[in-house]
Amino acid sequence: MPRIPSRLLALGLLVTGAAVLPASSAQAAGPCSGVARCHVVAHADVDGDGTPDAVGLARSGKDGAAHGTATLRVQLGSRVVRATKPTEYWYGPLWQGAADVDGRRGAELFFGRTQGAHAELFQSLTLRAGRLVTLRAPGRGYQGLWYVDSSVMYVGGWLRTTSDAPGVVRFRTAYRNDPPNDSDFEGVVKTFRWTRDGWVRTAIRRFPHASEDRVSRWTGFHVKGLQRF
Ligand SMILES: [Ca+2]
Repeated sequence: MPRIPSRLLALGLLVTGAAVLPASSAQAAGPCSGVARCHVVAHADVDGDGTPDAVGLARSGKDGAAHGTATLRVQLGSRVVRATKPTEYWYGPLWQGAADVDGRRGAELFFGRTQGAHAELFQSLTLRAGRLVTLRAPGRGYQGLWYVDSSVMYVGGWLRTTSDAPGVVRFRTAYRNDPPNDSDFEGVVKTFRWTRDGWVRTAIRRFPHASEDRVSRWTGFHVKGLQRF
């Protein structure tokens, strides 16, 4: 029989002792308590009070199904706030990460929404007045989703550097130039800043002949807290 570390024994005693507490203590149970196909995917400070909050993600529908749902559940003290969004053709894990992109207190939560042949569109939720609501991606975009792509003809992704001011994020896209210049790309980098009126574009830079090597580094998320794809 394997030795049980004393730390775990102590934990066991704590759990035994906890039996006298109300069984409905949601805080002790976590955001996925009693919810099918729900997993805690992160501990991130969603409400901005300086302490991490458990984040659960529950899924309905089969992997890659044309239509499914993703429900995000965040434990805030004794209550759970949640929001459900549709998913389309998503294969693999939905969770992308937690990151502060709008500069307001609390992290935004990113998860998969729609997959194409090579494009991926992500949903972002943020806490406003005690509710999880969509933080739209800057720019025209598609249904306010955060678009990334990596293909032969087109690349796209998001950048936020550690030196950026709060609420600043960049969208970098590039199309492969037509022959005979098909060895390089026409790139555009748009800088956005979150304001009280929403996203405002503050700068645009064009790169008529960016190398393939260069734009290949633009794909996906380059944002602290988020996976690249
Ligand atoms: Ca918190």
